[in-house]
Parts: sequence; C-alpha cells; structure tokens
Amino acid sequence: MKKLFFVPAAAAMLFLASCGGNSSNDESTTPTEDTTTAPAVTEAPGADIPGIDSVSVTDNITLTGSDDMKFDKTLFKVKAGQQVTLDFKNVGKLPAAAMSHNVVILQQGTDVQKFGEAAVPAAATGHIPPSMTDDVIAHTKLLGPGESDKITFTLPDPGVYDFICSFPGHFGTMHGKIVAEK
Ligand SMILES: [Cu+2]
Repeated sequence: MKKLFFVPAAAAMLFLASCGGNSSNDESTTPTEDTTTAPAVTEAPGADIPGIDSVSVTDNITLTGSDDMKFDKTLFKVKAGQQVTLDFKNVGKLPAAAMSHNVVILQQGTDVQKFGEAAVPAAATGHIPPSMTDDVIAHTKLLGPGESDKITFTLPDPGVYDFICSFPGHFGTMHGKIVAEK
C-alpha cells in the first residue's frame, strides 16, 4: 500500500514541474508575438478605418454630390499603382454659384484643413489653390446641378488618400478616403 502511494505523488510533482515550465515559456513568448503583430497591422493601409472591411477593391468609382453638401459614398478601396476611373455627378438642383461640387484627390499627408482654406479664394482655378497643386493627384471639374465628369487616376503607393470637395465651405462635410492596397 505504501509503495503505491509514492507513485501518484511523484507523478503529481512531475506535473507541477512541467506546468511551471510551460507558464514561464508562455510569458517569454508573449512580447515576441506583440512585436510581430505590430508590423502586420501597418502593412494593411487603413485597417483602423471603421467599415473598411466591408469595402471591396474597385477600379471604377461612381460618386455623387448633393445639395445637402454630401457625397453619397465616403470610403473606397483600390489597388496601388492601378489606374482607377472615377465618375462623378452633381445630383443637386441649386444654382452653380451657390452649390457646385468637385472631387479633389489629395496626396498622402496633405493638410486637408489648409487645402480647404486655400481653395476658398481660388475661384479662377475652379477652387484648386494654385499654391497647392503639388498636393493634388487628380480632380474633376467643378460641376453645377446635373453635370458630371469622369477622370482617371492612379494612386502611386499603398496608403490612405483623402478626397474632398473644394468648393468653399464644403470640405467639412464633403470628404472621404480612398485606401490603396498593395
Ligand atoms: Cu461640394
């Protein structure tokens, strides 16, 4: 009886020893996993944008602007380096002088607020500020009610690109993002 008693005791000690070993292994691998996850997140541009998962890649964007100063869509996903067609229509009815719209696609890192403000006095150039043309990847014409314009452009690098309507006072509500995937 006494001999049998020693066997489970030894097994229990082995079990405890192996448990201790395992848990200390887990602790040492946790920081390693964190550092490998971080670059994976930055590799997917715009992964932190709400709703981006339900947006599929396209090379043909259709977009409208309305009298309530809104785009009908604000989030797109394209392939970096691939030509994209954008078809834009002003579906409003208000006169062009009061309510025109365009789509201006900006380089990554452009200060949208600064661009929007610089666009206000730039009526002669369709509200594309001459001092900031380097920040513009592509833009449609400024459109009055019922007008439409079609442009093609290529987003050069993976990342997130802002687009706005640069008609005075509009960029606050008329803005969106195009995510360019690798
Ligand atoms: Cu507008």
